[in-house]
Amino acid sequence: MIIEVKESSQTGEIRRRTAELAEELRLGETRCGAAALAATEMATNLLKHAGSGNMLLQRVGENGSSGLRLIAVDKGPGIGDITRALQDGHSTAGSMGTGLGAIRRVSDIFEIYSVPGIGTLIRAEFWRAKHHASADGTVEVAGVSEPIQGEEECGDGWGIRRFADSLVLMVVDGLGHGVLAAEAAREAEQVLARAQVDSPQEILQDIHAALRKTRGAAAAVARIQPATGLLSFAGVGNISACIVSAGTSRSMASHNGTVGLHMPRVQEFTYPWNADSNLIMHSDGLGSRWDLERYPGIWSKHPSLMATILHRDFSRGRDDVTVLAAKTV
Ligand SMILES: [Mn+2]
Repeated sequence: MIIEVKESSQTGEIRRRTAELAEELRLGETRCGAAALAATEMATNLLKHAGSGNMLLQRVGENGSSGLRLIAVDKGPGIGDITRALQDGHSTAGSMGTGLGAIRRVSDIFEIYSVPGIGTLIRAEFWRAKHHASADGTVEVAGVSEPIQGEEECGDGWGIRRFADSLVLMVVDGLGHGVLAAEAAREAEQVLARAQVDSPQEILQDIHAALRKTRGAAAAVARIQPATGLLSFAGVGNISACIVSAGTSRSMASHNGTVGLHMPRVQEFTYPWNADSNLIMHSDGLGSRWDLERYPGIWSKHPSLMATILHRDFSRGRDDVTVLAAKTV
């Protein structure tokens, strides 16, 4: 969930929701306390340094372990000297200055992206078991998926599955928004969760069959095979997918149609994938004119920061929105 932070009374709400999520994830008393502390500091920093911003609270899971991800994102002036800002006692806004250093100290994973004129993103994660950093060469995936303002349920959805030699990613956008769109999106997520094969074409056909009883959706499935350097893609309807890296961008083609209602014979397309490739997939709640080149240094950052900054800057604001980012770490 993403919460807009505009006034200091909201820091209590951020703390409470973080603590609730940490407890649901059974992170243990120490990590629950640490997460609540970090969330409070992050929300306070947003107000202090940027005036306002967004807090993303998200459960994340990988290889049987689960954790809590917090991302604070603002459009403030940026941190000029990150090393100095991380030292306890240093603050440019005249406070105690323990904020950033404390967040880093209590979190299992900590990352900053800060550029003057663009703003600051801070990621702090808390894991149930000791989180082992992903082995080199692993493709990591992160998503941001938020309902249109005023709706409880998100009519978009996404999912990932890891197979022996491949990683499968899906984005789905149920027609319209609200409960009926959400029903189609949840159905597609379940098909991916149960999939026995990693073929995008077959998974999309299975989603089509499962969505016949729903109002239908746009959906796209990508399979990354790091060892062979290939990405296969199949999509129907308005899901955008693009392989980007510094200086290059390649859009992938979807077919016209509506999954669950009328789907053409789906063709699968194959593209080259390498260690510098980044996959961005998104629903039409995100504008199509995004460009990661405008964020210096973003290529070396975790995919969750890419997804979050695209969501911040390119959400259309009149639909559910989902952004998925994948890259080799
Ligand atoms: Mn949509």
